[in-house]
Amino acid sequence: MGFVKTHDISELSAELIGKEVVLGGWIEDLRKLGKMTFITLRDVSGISQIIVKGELHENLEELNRQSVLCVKGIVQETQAHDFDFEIKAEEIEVLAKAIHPLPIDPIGRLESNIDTRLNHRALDMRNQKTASIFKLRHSVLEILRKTLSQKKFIEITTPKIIGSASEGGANLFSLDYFGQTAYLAQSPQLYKEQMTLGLERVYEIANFYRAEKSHTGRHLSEFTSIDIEAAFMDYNDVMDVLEALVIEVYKYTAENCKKEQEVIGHTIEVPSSPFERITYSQVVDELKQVGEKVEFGDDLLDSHLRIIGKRHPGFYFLIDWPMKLKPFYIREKDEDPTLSRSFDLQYGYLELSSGGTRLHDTDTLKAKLKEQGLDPAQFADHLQTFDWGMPPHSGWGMGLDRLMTTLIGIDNVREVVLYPRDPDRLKP
Ligand code: AMO
Repeated sequence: MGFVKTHDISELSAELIGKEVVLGGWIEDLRKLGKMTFITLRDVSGISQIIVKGELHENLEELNRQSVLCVKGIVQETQAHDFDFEIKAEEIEVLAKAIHPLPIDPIGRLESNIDTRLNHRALDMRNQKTASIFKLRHSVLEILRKTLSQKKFIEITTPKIIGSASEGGANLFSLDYFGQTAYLAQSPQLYKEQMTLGLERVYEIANFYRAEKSHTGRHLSEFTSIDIEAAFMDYNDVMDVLEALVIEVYKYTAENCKKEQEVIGHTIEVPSSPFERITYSQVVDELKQVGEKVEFGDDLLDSHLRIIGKRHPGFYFLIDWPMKLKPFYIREKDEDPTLSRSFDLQYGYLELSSGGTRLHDTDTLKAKLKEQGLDPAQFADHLQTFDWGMPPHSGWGMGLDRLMTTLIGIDNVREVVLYPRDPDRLKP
């Protein structure tokens, strides 16, 4: 290759008029008009128009859209509406050719269905709407990390290959680990709890695995979870952290991702706070009022949550679930041991997060494991840490993919995940 890229397209400015630059990008559009060719060149930062005239035009080989070019030329003012500047080409090198026709139209003029797009995901990323979703996801990750660090949470990375279930027996992917059975972690639950005895406040943003045969817009076999765990906090404290974090994500992206919102065609509205806190018992009463057959202690079905979601659109906490519906590590309420110190963060019908205050007494924890049909011996490594000065602690896990769907106003997590994994999709 003869030349090196000097500028991103978004860096072109009035000061560069008359100066030589070298751009690199993909041909988005190409028009031949008499003795000139107009190329629309796109890089990750924007688009520009390249004017090819004279000898260069005569010798210009057949070019397909989406081929990669390096263009050396002079920056000049433009009459065209879509561009701030244009480049009068002096030299053009084709760095890679794209085939024609391409399996999907990356400009999005011809809409492809989600399966076809996911089968060609790398090319789909040249669609500005798709690219904007992932730029937005990047900004969300950026502000999550920044806000949690400011709140004195330390980022940890826990193992994803584990020897015993973190969330109990169901939904586990198992694999052969040098002759032993190992599992893919469903969550960082046990490790994040253990870390509170040394680091007090920890968080992790990582992929976790659920062998769920669900075919919905909100379930994946591999999803990204944001998890926190904090010593000396109870479930009300960690709900406050969660609410502040969600508001911060909305505020930050609403202000800093204007271009992405425009391209996606959705305006991010910062939700009002405080989020409503509704008890499980209240929800059961509301369901009974509308004629649903549901009793205290029943798990809430999707159909129930759809009804409740319509009555409570937006964000709300669903708190104080019956103990029997919660995992073994959740602590009961002192005033009523049938109720738990737990919550789900809901967005309408959609569960975004769940968490609670944890049990931190070894004997109760062992009893609880047995009650749920789990073998305490399988959790020996975890249980021993509770004899080493385990502080009272609370935490939550939130699905990043689901949070992204609320931000963009869509209902399929596959849109916000690069290469989603579900029962029907293991490739690409
Ligand atoms: P839970 O199992 O409720 O709790 O998971 C927490 C959040 O993770 C997201 N999530 C999923 N997203 C997409 N596809 C899936 N298959 C999937 N499963 C879960 C959801 C959900 O609310 N250890 C506890 C959390 C805690 O108490 O700290 C846990 O994993 O948004």
